[in-house]
Amino acid sequence: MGFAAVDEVVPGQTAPSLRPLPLSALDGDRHRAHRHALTSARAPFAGVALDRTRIVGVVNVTPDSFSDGGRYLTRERAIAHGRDMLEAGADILDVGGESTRPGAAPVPVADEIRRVVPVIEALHQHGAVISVDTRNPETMRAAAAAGAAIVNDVTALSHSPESARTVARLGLAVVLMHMRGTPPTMQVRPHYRHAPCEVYADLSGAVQRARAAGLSPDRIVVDPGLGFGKNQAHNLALLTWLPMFHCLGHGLMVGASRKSIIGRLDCNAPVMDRLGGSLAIALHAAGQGANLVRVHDVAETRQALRVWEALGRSMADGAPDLDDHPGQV
Ligand code: HH2
Repeated sequence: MGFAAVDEVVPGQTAPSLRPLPLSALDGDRHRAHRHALTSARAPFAGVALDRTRIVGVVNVTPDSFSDGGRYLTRERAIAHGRDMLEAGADILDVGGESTRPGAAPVPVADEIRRVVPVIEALHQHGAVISVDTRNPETMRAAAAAGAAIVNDVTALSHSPESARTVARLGLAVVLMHMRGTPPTMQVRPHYRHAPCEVYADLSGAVQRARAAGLSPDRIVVDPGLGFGKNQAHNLALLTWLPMFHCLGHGLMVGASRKSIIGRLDCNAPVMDRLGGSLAIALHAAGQGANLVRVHDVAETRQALRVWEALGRSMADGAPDLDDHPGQV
C-alpha cells in the first residue's frame, strides 16, 4: 500500500481539522516516527502475511450472536462451518463463545471454554490459523493449549489485569479492539467529541499497555470496533478516518460484517440481508489499507477482494487486453 497524500491532524476547539502536508515534510525530524509508522511493512501476523487484505472468518459458537446466533452452537456444526470457511478462502478463523452484541449478557467462563475449545482443537488440527474471540484470561489459556495463535479481545486486554501478561507469556498475537462501555449498555447514548481521534488515542494507550506487558509490535493488530459504543455518525466517521489508524504503526482490522450500520444505510435491512453492504464496507476498508477484514460471508468477500485487486492491478498497468478472452461474457 502507498500514500499519495498526507494530512496533519490539527487539534481545534470543537473538532480537529486536517492540514495537507507535502510528502517531503515526512523526511524531517518532527515526523520521523509518523513516517516510520506509516511506511514500514507490516510483519506477518501469527504467520499470516499482511501483504494484501486478509480474511478473518467468524465462527460464533453461541446461541445469541446478532448475526447467526444458534446456527453453529453444536460443535459439529461449528467445525463444519469453520472448514467451509477455510475452503472458501479464510486466512484466519475467529472462534467465539460469548456474544458481544448490544445488550448481551455475560457468559460464565467455564461455559465459554466448553464451547470454544473442542472447535479450536478440531480446526487447528485441520490446519487453520485460529484466533479466539474472548476477554477472559482463563479462556485465552485454554484456547492457546487447544492451538489458538491469536487472541481477539473486544476490551483491548482491559477486562482483567491478567490479560496482557497472559497473552505475552503464552507468546500469542492479539487484536486490540476499541470499545467504549460494555455490551449490556454500550449503545445507550454513546458520546465522543470526535470519535476517530478519541478512538485513536484510546487504541494508542492500549498498544502502550500491551507493549509494557511484553508484547512485541509484530504481535499487535488494532481495530476501531465499529458498533461497540458508537452510533451511526461515529461509525461513519471512523470509516472515513480509517487511514489515520495506520499511524499507530500496526496491522489494522475492520469488522463491519452484517452490522447495524448497514441496516441503517439501507431501509433497516434485516441482518441476513446485509451481504451487499458488508462487501461494500470490506472493499472500502481494503481501499484504505485495512490488513484484515472480519466477516461472516467468506466466499463472497474473497471474490469481491479478488476482483477488486485485479481491477487495481489492471488500472495500474493500463487498459486490459480485451482479446485475452475472446467470446467470453
Ligand atoms: N465484532 C464482533 C465481535 N468481535 N472483534 C473484532 N476485532 N472486531 C469486530 O468488529 C468484532 C469483534 C461482533 O460480531 P459477531 O461476532 O458476529 O457477533 P456477536 O458478538 O453477537 O457474537
